[in-house]
Amino acid sequence: MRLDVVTIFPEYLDPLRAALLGRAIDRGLIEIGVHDLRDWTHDVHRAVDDAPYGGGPGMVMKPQIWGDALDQVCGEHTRLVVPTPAGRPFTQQLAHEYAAEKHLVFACGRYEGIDQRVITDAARRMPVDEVSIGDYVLVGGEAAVLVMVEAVVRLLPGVLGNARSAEEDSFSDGLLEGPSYTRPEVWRELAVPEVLRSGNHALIDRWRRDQALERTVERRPELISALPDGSLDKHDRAL
Ligand code: 6GU
Repeated sequence: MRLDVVTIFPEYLDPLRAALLGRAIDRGLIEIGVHDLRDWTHDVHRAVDDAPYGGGPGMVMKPQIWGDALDQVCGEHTRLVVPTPAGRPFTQQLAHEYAAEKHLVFACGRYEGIDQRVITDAARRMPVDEVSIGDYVLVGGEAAVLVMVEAVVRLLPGVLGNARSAEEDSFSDGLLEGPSYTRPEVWRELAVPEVLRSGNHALIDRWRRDQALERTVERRPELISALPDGSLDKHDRAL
């Protein structure tokens, strides 16, 4: 998979080369390009924004510069992702879709956003998603790109050490993951739940399922309502 990011703050994307993602690059599992939007400016001031039509606060990123940048960075097999708090929610399902793509391009807006015609024009040639990572406002899309790339790349074959860890994640069965414990058996007078030391794997699976259900009901009740019909088995307690 190839990933390209266009931004006015290329150094903000340096963490893409660290840790898990850095190892995926070194092992040839992904290629990453980070591009400075100002490389496509023409004027001496390298201006990327201008006042909004219709008035109002803030500035809007100019379409010509973005158009030239995307013409060069996007290709035959590109899916374009535009981070914005006004986008559709980024979910584990969308992460799985992105993990199946050949080429993702992330277009990071700052200020009050990018002239909408850039998105309309790109969508004439490629799939385009305006995507939000949550119901809060960031200054720009860069931090959202770090979040999305990490969620996508860890799903690629060979990136995680243990293939089961991606399958058993929170959300893979529509529920939050329950708690985990390791040695010692008692720490600060807190004991590890007895069932986990029982060696009875049917009982342990049942207990983990109950913990996941309980935690999901408590913290994210809307996820329970969204479960597909038949997801709750006959042993699941009434919720
Ligand atoms: Cl994707 N971008 C920005 N600027 N703010 C956000 C966001 C994205 N998702 C939530 N807030």
